[in-house]
Amino acid sequence: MKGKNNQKVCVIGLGYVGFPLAVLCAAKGYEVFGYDKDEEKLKRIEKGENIVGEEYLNEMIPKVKINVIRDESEIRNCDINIIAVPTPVDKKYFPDLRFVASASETVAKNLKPGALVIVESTINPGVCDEVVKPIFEKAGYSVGKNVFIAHCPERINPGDPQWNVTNIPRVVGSFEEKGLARALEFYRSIIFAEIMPMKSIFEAEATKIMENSFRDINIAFVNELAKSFNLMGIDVTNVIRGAATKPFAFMAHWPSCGVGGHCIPVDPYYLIEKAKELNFDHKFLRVAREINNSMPLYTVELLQDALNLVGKAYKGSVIGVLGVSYKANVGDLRESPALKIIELLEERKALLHIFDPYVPGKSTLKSVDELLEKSEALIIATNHKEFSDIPPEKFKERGIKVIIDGKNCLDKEKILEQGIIYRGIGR
Ligand code: SAJ
Repeated sequence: MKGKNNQKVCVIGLGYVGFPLAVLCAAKGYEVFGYDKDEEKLKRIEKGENIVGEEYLNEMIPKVKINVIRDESEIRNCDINIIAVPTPVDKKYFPDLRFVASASETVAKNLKPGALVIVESTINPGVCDEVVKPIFEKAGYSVGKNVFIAHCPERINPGDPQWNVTNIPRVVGSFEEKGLARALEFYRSIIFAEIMPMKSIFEAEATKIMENSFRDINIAFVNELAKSFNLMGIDVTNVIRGAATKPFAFMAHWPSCGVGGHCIPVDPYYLIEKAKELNFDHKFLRVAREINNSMPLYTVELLQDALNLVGKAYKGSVIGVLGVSYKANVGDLRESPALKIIELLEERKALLHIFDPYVPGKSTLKSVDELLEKSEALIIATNHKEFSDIPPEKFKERGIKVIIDGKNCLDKEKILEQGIIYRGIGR
């Protein structure tokens, strides 16, 4: 069974966004081609592996075929080309659009005339107009005539048991009606959820940036409250739970040792830099980023104060860091605050042991037990289930004197009952 009107789909970039999309398109009957520079990925896909490890894909993968492309000229077979490549920021938090530009060049060089090109990567308003469109025009195409360009920002949430590429609503924008209509028809043929047409491609670009900036500023809000309430002896997490009893006009966010990942700490910078070009200063977004970026140092300073209470200092103390990944129960280091915490502790000459069951490459020991055995103070930097499930008495048995709970994932009262000094973030 071929996809709608026998259209062939090519997904450029087979990561946590592109791979699930390719599987879904194939499951919906499209003939799917996958292009990625990483030969390892291509080999694993050919072997039928679930290269992103998302459980909901396990059922679909054995039933579908993804034709991996090693010769980019095969893109010429495809009617719909989806660009799902990374859009990171550099060390100075400037947007890095190299991957989007290079993927666009590859498609433009091998485009089937009349094909639809959809950018799913998260980009700021103006990137399709200023980066993508000129690449196709330089290749001799005329947008809206023999190439159609749309933007449908990805909304993948790694590890989410409920929401995934099959059921997350999407927004779509294009430069013109035909491109919009084709993109809407495509997404409505694979996703069982609302697919909302935006008035322009700029609005589609702005939507994703806004939704992630919304999350970043709300996390910054509770992180700032955590700092001030801590001085007042108020547990901010209880206050948030109290506020969340209000059934309308409140949305709980939670303080922590920092904000990591491929989206939340990155996307606001796209908007900040774009607005700067137009002489507008997104003060609020900048301050929120500063607050969230301050949380690793705040966490390390909580440790210093707690160590002093037991007559210790960083230097000469053996600190166990539990967790390196930016998010619970996944192994993803992108912008992880744990990496910053480790860097700060190393600068302070603390002796470190590190363990993350999902990131063996960054672990210096083989198990939680080994780390508890060898450490005298702990920082919990990721709320993996393996850590939040540790029985409180085990910390005492292993001689742990101080715990800084960077993700507020332990039972504070039970830890305190063990005679251990406990500091959460805002609790
Ligand atoms: N974090 C907090 N407090 C919170 C929520 C998150 O400190 O209240 C921290 C997390 O520990 C993590 C970082 O922020 O370090 C990002 O967490 P996240 O839950 O936002 O996870 P992500 O990075 O996977 O974000 C994705 C985003 N999805 C897309 O961009 C398509 C985001 O839009 C979603 O809102 C988010 O998942 C989600 O809701 O889980």
